[in-house]
Amino acid sequence: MAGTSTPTPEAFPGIPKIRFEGPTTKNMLAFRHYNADALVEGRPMRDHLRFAVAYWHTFRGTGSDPFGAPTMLRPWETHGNVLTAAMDRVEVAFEFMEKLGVGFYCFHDRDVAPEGNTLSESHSHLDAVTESLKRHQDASGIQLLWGTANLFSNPRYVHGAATSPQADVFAYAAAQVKKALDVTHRLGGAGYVFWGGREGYQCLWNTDMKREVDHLAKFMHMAVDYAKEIGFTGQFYFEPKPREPTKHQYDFDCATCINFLRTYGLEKHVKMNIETNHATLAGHEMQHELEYAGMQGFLGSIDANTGDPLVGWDTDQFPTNIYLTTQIMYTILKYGGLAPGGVNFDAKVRRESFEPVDLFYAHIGGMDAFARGLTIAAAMRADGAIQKLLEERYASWSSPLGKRIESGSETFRSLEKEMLVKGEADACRSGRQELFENVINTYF
Ligand code: XLS
Ligand code: NI
Ligand code: NI
Repeated sequence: MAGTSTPTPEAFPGIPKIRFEGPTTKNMLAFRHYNADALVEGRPMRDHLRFAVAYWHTFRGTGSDPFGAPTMLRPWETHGNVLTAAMDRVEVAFEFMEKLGVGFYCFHDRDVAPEGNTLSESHSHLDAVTESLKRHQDASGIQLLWGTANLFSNPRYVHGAATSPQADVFAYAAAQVKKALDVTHRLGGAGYVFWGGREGYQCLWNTDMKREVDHLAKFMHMAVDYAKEIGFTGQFYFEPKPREPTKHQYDFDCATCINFLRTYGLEKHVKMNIETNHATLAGHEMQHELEYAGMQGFLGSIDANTGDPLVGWDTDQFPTNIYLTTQIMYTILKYGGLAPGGVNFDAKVRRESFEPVDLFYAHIGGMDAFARGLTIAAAMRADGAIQKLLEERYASWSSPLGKRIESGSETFRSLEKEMLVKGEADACRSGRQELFENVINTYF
């Protein structure tokens, strides 16, 4: 009928708003542990966890893999016109996020709006979708945790973006990130992420590594400068990943990234966005990466997912292992929390889980696993048993000698003198690893 617009039909009919029903509920479309308002260490769970939905996996994931075609049933993907389809998807995304009860989402520019035939057409697509995202954010209260740019899918980025051997590609990537920053700023984004994409190499013989890494730093400085120019005060993050798609990514792990940031004078502007599956690809535990970033003052945000121990790539599965989420939340609490960062589910439903309702099961499971990790970690901190064992292990550092060494008043000479008199160091004490592990299991 002329003059009236047809309301968009619900994308998830029959799925109500997901509520906290407690551990004994039989309803699998309910939270057992995530109770947004419940206080943990004096703050609501929602503020500790700051859950975000990843637009790329949840609304753009098709289920295709190197061996097979898309499998996902997404009844709302009906429009032939790419821009109209993108606009429809915004409705779906906000319906999903409101029903799920998450406070945040994250996207790459090309997830939300289709790339056009020219840069200016891509810009205008993005502008159009941004206005719709803004309206939906305002109406729902859902916020943008961070934005980013896809600098890896288009063939122009075959050799990388900021680290491409071709200056024109660097320039194009700069134009794309400038726009992505404009959009993130317009949407009040709390952060902006750099993940390397294809910033790395396949072969060192054809690569000038020094030049490429210098260019990456130049690129990040330009982003920081531009953010200042437009008044974007969100947090910048660097997301480590050791390989995939290249055999070596320059953002290998936290230690590598932090060294890069300090070398190039970016340490005041950029923190880490740490992803579980990337940590394991680097041969680390997530806890290691969090601890390393935390102790250096670079802990920013996390991409929550998990890999499969028998599949050697970034499978981006939803996290359900409570031991893992406890390790994560224990370390995060130790370093004072994530805000303005959060817990972004950089995770996708399995190719075999192709129905829309699976998106709910996946996120509910991840949120509950993190809520349990949070409460267990808080209980561990409250009774202090692990902390006490740790202090006992390091007790000698509170002795007069330990204090003098830590305060810098001892030297090699003075210590040699002391040990020549003493003749031998005190006997070593047991590390008690099994005891620590047993104590941790008492909380589960
Ligand atoms: C890919 C990365 C990517 C970043 C955002 O492995 O995890 O999704 O999080 O560009
Ligand atoms: Ni990620
Ligand atoms: Ni990943």
